[in-house]
Parts: sequence; C-alpha cells; structure tokens
Amino acid sequence: MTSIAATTAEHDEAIEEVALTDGFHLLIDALKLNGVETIYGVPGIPITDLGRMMQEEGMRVLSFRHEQNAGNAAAIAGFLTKKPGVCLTVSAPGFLNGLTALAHANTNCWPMILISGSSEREVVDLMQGDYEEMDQLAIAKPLCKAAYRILHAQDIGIGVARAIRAAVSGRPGGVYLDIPGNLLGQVMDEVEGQKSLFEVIDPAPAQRPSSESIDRALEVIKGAKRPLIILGKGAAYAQADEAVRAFVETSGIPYLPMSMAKGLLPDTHPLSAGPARSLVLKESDVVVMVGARLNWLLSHGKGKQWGEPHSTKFVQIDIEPKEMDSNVEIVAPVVGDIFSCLTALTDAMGDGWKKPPTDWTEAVNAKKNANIERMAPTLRNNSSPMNYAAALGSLKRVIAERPDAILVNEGANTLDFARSIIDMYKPRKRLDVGTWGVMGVGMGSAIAAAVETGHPVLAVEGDSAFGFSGMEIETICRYKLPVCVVVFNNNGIYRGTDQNRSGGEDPAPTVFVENARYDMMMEAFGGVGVHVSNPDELYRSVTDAMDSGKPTLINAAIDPAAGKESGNIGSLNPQSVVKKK
Ligand code: ADP
Ligand code: TPW
Ligand code: MG
Repeated sequence: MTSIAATTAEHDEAIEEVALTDGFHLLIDALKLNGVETIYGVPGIPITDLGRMMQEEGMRVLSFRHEQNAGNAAAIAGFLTKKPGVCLTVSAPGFLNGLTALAHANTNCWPMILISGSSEREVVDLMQGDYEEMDQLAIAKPLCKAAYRILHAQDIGIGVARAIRAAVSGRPGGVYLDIPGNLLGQVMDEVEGQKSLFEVIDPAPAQRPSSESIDRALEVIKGAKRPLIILGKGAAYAQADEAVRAFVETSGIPYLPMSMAKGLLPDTHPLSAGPARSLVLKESDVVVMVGARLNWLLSHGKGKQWGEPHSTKFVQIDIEPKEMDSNVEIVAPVVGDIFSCLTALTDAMGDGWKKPPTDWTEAVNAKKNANIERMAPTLRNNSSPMNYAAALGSLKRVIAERPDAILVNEGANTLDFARSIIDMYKPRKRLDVGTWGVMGVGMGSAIAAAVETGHPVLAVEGDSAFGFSGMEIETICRYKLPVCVVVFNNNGIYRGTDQNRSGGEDPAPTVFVENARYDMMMEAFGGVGVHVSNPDELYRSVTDAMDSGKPTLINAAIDPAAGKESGNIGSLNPQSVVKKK
C-alpha cells in the first residue's frame, strides 16, 4: 500500500519534472559554469533584463556609458586573466560600438567574447526594417576569430562552449556570439536544460614544441655573437613568468621588452636592454622573438633600424604557426605555447651552457647606463610649465614606490615618453594602446584593471586620448574604483600651438580649448579633481589619490609647445610635395 507521504513525494516529483527554464537563465548558468563572473556592457532592448538577472544571480555587471569602452574593458580583462572578457551589447548600433573593441582584442590576440542581442531573424533576413535591424553575424565574421549564433535554447550550452574555446585556444582572439532577442524568452524543461550545459574541459590545451624545433633553435642561439631576446605581450599574456625569467637568466642574453611586456622582468634587471634599444636592434646577430610579432612596431624585422646590410637571424616562439615568416625568414620557428617552449629550451641548455660573449653584454650595458645617466637630470627638472620628461619623472617615482599599481597609458607624446621613462617592476602592470596604437582604450582598461585585479590604477592620458573615453569617469565614480587619471593637458593633439593655416577663425584641427579643466569633470560626479602645474604638485596629488583609493582626476598642465608631431612615429606621416605659394 502506498503511504500518503509517498504519494505526496511522487506528486511533488511530477511537478518538478515539468519545471521550466528559459534562455535567460540557461545563458547565465552556462557562463557561470565556465567561470565568467564579470560582464561589461550597456543595457537596452533586448538584453536589459538579462543584465538585471545576471546581477541577481551573483555576476558582477558593470554598466558603461558607451559600448566601445565596455568592449575595451572586456578586451583588457582577457589579457589580464587569460579568460575571455565578456561584453554585452544591444542590437545594431550597440553591437557596432562594441565591434571596434572586439576587432581590437582580436588584433592584439586577447580572448574576448562580444555577446550581442539581435532582432528577429525572420524580419532581418527579409530586410523588413525591424527595430535596430542588422545582419550582425555577417558583419562580425571578418573582424574576429570566430562568430556564432544560437537559435535554440537547447543549444546555449554548446554555443557558449564554442565561444569560450575559440577565444582562448591556440592564438587567443575575439569571438562574436549572436543572441536573437527571442532566444532569451524561449522555454524548455529545466532538467533537460541543465543537462545541456557543461564546463569546457581544458579550453586552452598546452601546445608542446617538437624536439627538432628546440634543437634547431638552440644551434642558432649557440652560434650567436651578439644575441638578443625580444619579449612581447604574448609572453606577458601567457603567465609563464618564471619560465621567462629562467630562460633569460640561464641564457644570459640581453632582452628587450615590447611595451606591454615591460615588467615581465623588472625594467631594472641587469639583462634589460630597454634603454639601449637602438643599439641592440641594429647590432644583434640573432634575435629570439618570444610572443612578439615582427610587425610595424619592429619595422617588420628589416631596414635601417636592424642595421645594414641586413644579417639578423630570427628564432621565433609563437603559438600561431602562420606567424612564422610573416615579414622575414624565420630560421628557427618554434611553434608552441610560451611555457612549454621556454621550459624545453632552458632544459636543453643544460649545465654546460655558454653565456654570450662579454664584449657584447658589456657594450649593451655601457650604452644603457649612458642613456640612463643622460636622461636623469631632465627627470628632476621642477619648472613650470612642465615638459613631458619632468612630469613623468614624478610618475616614475610613484610607480617605483607602488610596483603593484597598474599603469594605463595612451596618447602620442604622453605614451612614448611614459613608455621609456616609467620603469615597470611586475608582469602585466602596463596596459596601453596595443598593436593598433588606438586612442580611447584608457578608461575601459582602467576600469577592467581595477575590477579584475583589485590593485590601484594610474591612468596617464594625453588630453586627446582621454577625450575618447572620458565620460567613463562617471562609471569609475559610480563603482567607486581606485583609479587615478592624470590628464597631460597640452591643449591638443601632439601640441597646443598650431595655427589655422587659412588665417580663418576656426582653430587648427589639432588644438583644443585652451587650459581646459578636466579635473572639474571629475568633481561633477563626486570624484576628486586636482589641477597641478609643476612636478612636485603632481607627485603629491597622485600619491594622495593612490593612498586614498578615491576616484581622482589630475589635470596636469603641460607646455603646449613641448610635444612632437605624432610622438615617436612622425615618420609614418605621408608628406605632401606641393609647396604653399
Ligand atoms: P608585441 O606587440 O608585444 O610585440 P604581439 O601582439 O605583436 O606582441 O605578439 C604577441 C604574439 O604572442 C602573437 O603572435 C600570439 O600568437 C603570441 N601568443 C599569445 N599567447 C601565446 C602563448 N600562450 N604562447 C605562445 N605564443 C602566444
Ligand atoms: C581611434 C590618431 C594618434 S595619437 C592621437 C591621435 C588622435 C592623440 C595625441 O594627442 P594626446 O597626446 O593624446 O593629447 P599628446 O601628449 O601627444 O598631446 N583615432 C584613433 N586612434 C588613433 N591613434 C588616432 C585617432 C591619434
Ligand atoms: Mg595632448
């Protein structure tokens, strides 16, 4: 005989069996199951409720003022954490705003997923003019590593898994995931739904190099008289910090860090050749590229910068086989992940390894010390108006005293001077304009850096660069993030002194309102605003901001005549042959 209790339990079970879930909850559960804890985005149809529910379900949802900044935050979150940063946008215009950041992440080889709501497929495909209609999947495809659309609630688990694996495996990159609005409302059996979700197993498998490639690389390195290691941001991304240190120190080879690889080993390391950059590029005979590409940032591995006649031999370590021979011949390609490749190389060097000839390492050191000495007095000049070196001398001290702080940096002169003046001491502490040299990554990067790491952030921004994402200081204040923004205010792009060549009333295209007070913008949102005009004031106000952790913006008046056209890369500007009469 069945007891009443048993009957009730059976009855409850029957009710449970018909329990339902929907696309909203399946998407949230799939992301959470795969360790996605933070979402960067802007709400609106059809994803407003998704954001609310994500927050309700314990995710951190950071709501921005513009999708490009949310996307830039997700991109840098990917770089910092080795997990895909996720950006959530509305259809068409929001999607397009986020797409710039997705393409930026892809260009930099950082894992990011842009999830965008989209409108009714039936209407989009017949081009019938839906609200924010756009064939987003087709548009995203050429700009990212992979693009997927999920049409059915039962495919959410697979769709999210594919997006995650595509973003982080092999060469990391940007992935687009299209979520038609009506997917979110689709209903299915809860038990079946949960069964369809899973955690991706080993999303970025180790890729070990062949032993032949290791032997070949070592033979080339052994034959070098003037070897050099170049560390790129791929090496920083790989989080193989000890393997990098062991390879550099065991080999005894001087190394040059690319911009975002600064701090992988401290810039004060005896083997750092940073301050002797021109010499080592020109004179080295064998260069070992570690997670760095021979693109424009290295003059494509050829030309005057590399010494003429050109005789440098390249060894290249990269996870992407297609990168080999992209610009010049790679005599020893080593394809695999940085950790596996460097560990194999260091192990194979063994005890009998011969360090590079001392006349080479001594020449590098002599040049390096001479350059450091030559620069020193310009960093201590306390005059007003400040030039770049004087202002950055203060910020160099700040970072030396706070090596855990994250430095965000963009602009032209503001970028180039800061990169060479401010020493970094720890890996992944310098975030900047990346492979494209893009302006506008500043506030997104600063927000993600604070959110993902909990460390204080110092954002050193050209006044033009800052303007691209400046509205996000409201976001910084709203989430009470420990971000100190320093605007290097020279009244314009490169300089604030240009004149309108027609003699007309409009200002020249490169100049802004004179002596603008960006600090007052910060005050409008309840943050701390400070105006400074000499290096001592700058040092004190940044120190106060970093001590307090309060959102702060320091407007640093820089001599409007101090900057150079395009900073260090003025030679890339085309020249007109027409002489003005
Ligand atoms: P930089 O601008 O600092 O010179 P790039 O962005 O040009 O650096 O190059 C980074 C390189 O690192 C890319 O070619 C990418 O494929 C590679 N990479 C990224 N992650 C890894 C990894 N885990 N192992 C090996 N190579 C990697
Ligand atoms: C998305 C072109 C390169 S650098 C720069 C611009 C507009 C601004 C330089 O002025 P800033 O720095 O920031 O005040 P400073 O110290 O030299 O005065 N649009 C995008 N990306 C780029 N790179 C540009 C335009 C550019
Ligand atoms: Mg400027």
